[in-house]
Amino acid sequence: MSATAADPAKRPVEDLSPDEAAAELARLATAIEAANLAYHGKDAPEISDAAYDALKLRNIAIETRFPDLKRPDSPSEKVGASPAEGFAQVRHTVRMLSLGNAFADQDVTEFDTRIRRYLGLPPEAHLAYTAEPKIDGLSLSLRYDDGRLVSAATRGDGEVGENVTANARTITDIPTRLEGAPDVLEVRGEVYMRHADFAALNARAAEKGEKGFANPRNAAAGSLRQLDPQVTRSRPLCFFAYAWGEVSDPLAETQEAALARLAALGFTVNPETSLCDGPAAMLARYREIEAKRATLGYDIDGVVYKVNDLGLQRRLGFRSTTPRWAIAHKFPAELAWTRLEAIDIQVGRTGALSPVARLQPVTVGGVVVSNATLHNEDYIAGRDSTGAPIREGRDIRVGDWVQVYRAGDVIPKIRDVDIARRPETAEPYRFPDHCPECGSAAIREAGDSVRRCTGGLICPAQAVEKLKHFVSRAAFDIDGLGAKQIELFFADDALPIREPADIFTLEARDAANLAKLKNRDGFGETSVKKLFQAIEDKREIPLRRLIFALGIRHVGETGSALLAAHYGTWDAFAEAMDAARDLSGPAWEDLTAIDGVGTVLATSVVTTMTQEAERASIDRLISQITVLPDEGRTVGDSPVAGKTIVFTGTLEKMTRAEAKARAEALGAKVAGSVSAKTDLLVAGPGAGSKATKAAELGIATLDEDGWLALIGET
Ligand code: 5U1
Repeated sequence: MSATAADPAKRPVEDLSPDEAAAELARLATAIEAANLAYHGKDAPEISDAAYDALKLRNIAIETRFPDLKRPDSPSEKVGASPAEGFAQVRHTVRMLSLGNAFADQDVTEFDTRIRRYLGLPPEAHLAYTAEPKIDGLSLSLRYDDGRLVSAATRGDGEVGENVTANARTITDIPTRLEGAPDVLEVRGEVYMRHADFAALNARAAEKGEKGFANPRNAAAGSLRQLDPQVTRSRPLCFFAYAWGEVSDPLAETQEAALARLAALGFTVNPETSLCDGPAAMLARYREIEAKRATLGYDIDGVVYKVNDLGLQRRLGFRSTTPRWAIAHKFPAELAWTRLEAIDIQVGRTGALSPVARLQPVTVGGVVVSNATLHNEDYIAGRDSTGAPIREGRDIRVGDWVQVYRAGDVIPKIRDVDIARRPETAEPYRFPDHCPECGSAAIREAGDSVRRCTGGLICPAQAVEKLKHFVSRAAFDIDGLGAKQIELFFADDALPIREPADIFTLEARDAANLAKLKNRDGFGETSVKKLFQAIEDKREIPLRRLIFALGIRHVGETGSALLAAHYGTWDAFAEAMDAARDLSGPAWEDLTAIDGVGTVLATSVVTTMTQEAERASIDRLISQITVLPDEGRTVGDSPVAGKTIVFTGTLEKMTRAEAKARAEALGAKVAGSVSAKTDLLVAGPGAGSKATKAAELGIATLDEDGWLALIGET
C-alpha cells in the first residue's frame, strides 16, 4: 500500500498523537541507524544526504514536541553522524532591514535634519525619537498566526533567512502562544547571551577540554544555529523584541506604544528604551547608555534612534536596505596593536587588486582578528587619493607593528603604524604592477585609486568572482549553486563552469559525461536533480536582474534597474549599447540622458558590451536563457512602472523628495523638466511653465490627489 496522509511517516509533526509519535521515533531510530551503518560501516550509502538529513530533522522535531518520548538510543544523541546540510530557508514576507550608522554627534544632528527636510518640517516643529540600546546579538523574526508561533527565521540576507523554529521554541523569552495578538504578527528582535551565562558556558566547555566561543555574540549565534534544538535548549539564550514585520492590524500609532504592546503580549523589550524630543536629548541619552554599558550584563554596540510616530515612519520609507526613519549610533571602535606578517593581494570581479593585511592574531573587542583591509596602494604608502599625507605620511611595511580597529561588523582596518618598533630590515612595500593570479599587467587609470588586472576573462580570479556575483542573491540566485560550489566547478576539468553560459549547459554536459556528477563529493542523485531543477528555474530571468548579474563595473542594482526600465528588452538594450559606441551619435546621447546614468556608468556598460570576448561570452549566455522584458522596479503591475514623470508646483500631502522616492520605488523615472519623453506631469498649486509646456505637448497631467489615486495611496 502506498503511503497516505494517514501514514504517520508522512504526517506533519504537529498532527501526531503521543502514540503515533513514539512509533515514529522508533521507526526513525531504525532507519537512521541503518543509514549510519551503510554510510560509515559499509562505506556504501543507501540513501541520499538530503534524505538522511530529512530523517534526522524529523526525529529532532518530534523529540522537541514530545521531549518525554525521547528514546535512550535517540539518534540525535549520537556523535559522529554526518552533519546535516543545514537549515531550510524562509523567505521573509517583509524584508528584514539593517540600519544606517552614525559615529559622531554631528551624524545624529544631520539624521534629524535629513528627516525634517524630507518631511518638510521646520526646525522648530516637535519631532520625537525613541532611543534604545543596540544589542550585539543575532536578529530573529518570529511569525505568529492566530497567536501561535509558527516560524522563526534568522535575518540571513534580509530577504531569505534560516528556519530555526524548533530552536527558537526553546528560548524562554520567546512566547509560543500569544493572547490578543493580531491574526498575523511578525515580531522581530535580537537573540543574545548574557555575560554571566557566556562565562559559565565557556567554563563548562573548558572543563570538558572543548574550545569555547570568542564572545557572547558568537555564542548566541552558534547556539541558535544548531541542527539539534536540544543543544539550543541547553544554552541560556535571551531575546529582546524591538520591531515587527507583517501585521494584520497595526500594533499602535507610535514606536513607544508598539513596544508597550509587544511587552503586554509577553515579549521582553529593553528597559533602557526612552523617548527623546530631539537630537540634544538623543545625544544625552547616548552618553547615559554608554556610561551604563559595562553594567548592563550583556553586550551592546550602540544606541538605535527611531522616529516615534509610525505614520511619519511610513512616509519616510526606505532606501535600498535601510530605513530613513532609524539610525544606529555606534560606540567608538575598538583598538589593538599587533604585527603585520604579510600583505596578500586579492583580485576581485572587476580586476581590482585589494591588499589584505595578514596579522599576528589579536583580540580586538572580544574578537580574534587575523586579517584586515589595507584599502589600496596609496593607503599603504601613507597618502590619500589626492596625494596628501595620511598618518603624517607614515607608510606600512611587512614586519611593522600596526594598530587594528574594528567597529561593529565591518571588516577590521589598520589605523596606524608604530615607526619606533619598525624592524631595521623592513622594506617599503612594492605594490604589484602585475596580477598575482594571471600575470597580466595591473594598471591604474588616472583618477582611480585602485590598480586593476587587465586580464579580463583570461584572469581566473576575475572569472570566478564574476561567476560568484552571477549566482548571488540579487542576480540569478540559483539554489544550491553558491560561492563554494562555483569554486569547485571552476576548478573541475571534467565538468567545468568557467563562464555563465556553462551553468545552463551543465545538465547536458553531465549527461554526455555519463551522469558522473552524482558520484562527486558532496553530491548524490537527489542533490544533482535539485541543482539541475534550480538552474532550469532560472532559465527565464527579468532584464534588470540579468544586467546586474553581468557584473559590469559601476552597474549596481539601481543602475541595472534604470537601464532595464529605459530599454525594456534585451534586444533593445544590446542594440543600443552597440550603437552607443559612437559617442557623438543619438544612442550615446539617449543613454547618458537617463536620469541617474552618468558618463562613468555609460562608458563602463558600453565598453563591456562591445568588447569582443566579453560580448561573445554574454551572447553564449543569452542563447541559453529567456530574458523577460522589464516590468518596473518593485511593483511590476504599477501603472507608473517604466514611465517618466515630472512633478511641479506645491505638493501638499507629501514633500517633493517623498513623491520622487515613491515614484522611483514603483519603477518610474522622475525627470526635472518636461519634454516629449514625459509620460505624466503631476502638478500642484502654483505650477507654471512646466504645466503650460505639458499642455502644449499633450502630456497627461494629474493633480496630487489624482497622482495618489493612480498609485493606490488614497
Ligand atoms: N534596538 C534595536 N536594534 N535594532 C536593530 N532596534 C533595532 N531596529 C532594527 C535593527 C536592525 O531595525 C529596524 C529597522 C527594524
